[in-house]
Amino acid sequence: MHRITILFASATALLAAPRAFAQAAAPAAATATASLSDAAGKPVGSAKLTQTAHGILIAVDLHDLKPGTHAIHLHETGKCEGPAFKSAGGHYNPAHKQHGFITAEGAHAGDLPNLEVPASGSVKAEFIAGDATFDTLLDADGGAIVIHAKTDDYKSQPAGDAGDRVACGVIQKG
Ligand SMILES: [Cu+2]
Ligand SMILES: [Zn+2]
Repeated sequence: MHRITILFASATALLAAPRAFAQAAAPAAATATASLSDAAGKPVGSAKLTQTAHGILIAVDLHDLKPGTHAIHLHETGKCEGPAFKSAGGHYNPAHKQHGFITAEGAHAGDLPNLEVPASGSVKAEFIAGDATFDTLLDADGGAIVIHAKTDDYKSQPAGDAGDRVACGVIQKG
């Protein structure tokens, strides 16, 4: 009887050890999602955001957009009131930089490369926002992902001369 008790205790210790190690080595990835709608309130797809050690990875799956090249950014406020979506505020910019990848004092943490929408109006794309973290993006007033009518020229202040905001989605954790 005594011998059986000891064996049982050892087996429990062995089972517990790898589980504790796995938790320390690979914490659950933090993710967030956004459902985007256009100025008329019609859904145009979604974005999935994942915190990595190198910034936030953003995967968009969009439809019913105008074909062409569109600016896409992370904006500082998690509020999407159509049709103008001004409620989303400026670009997410916790480090107080200037706008644009080809600006010496740039870029905003929310700046992203332009999105190419083919004739079908549907597109899937992935971006990394290297300076972004959920800690600052999803602060008290949240954050949003915004698509614009025009192309981001990566240099004009304060937002790349990207024109109207044509779609917006509030970023929600989980
Ligand atoms: Cu924008
Ligand atoms: Zn910007």
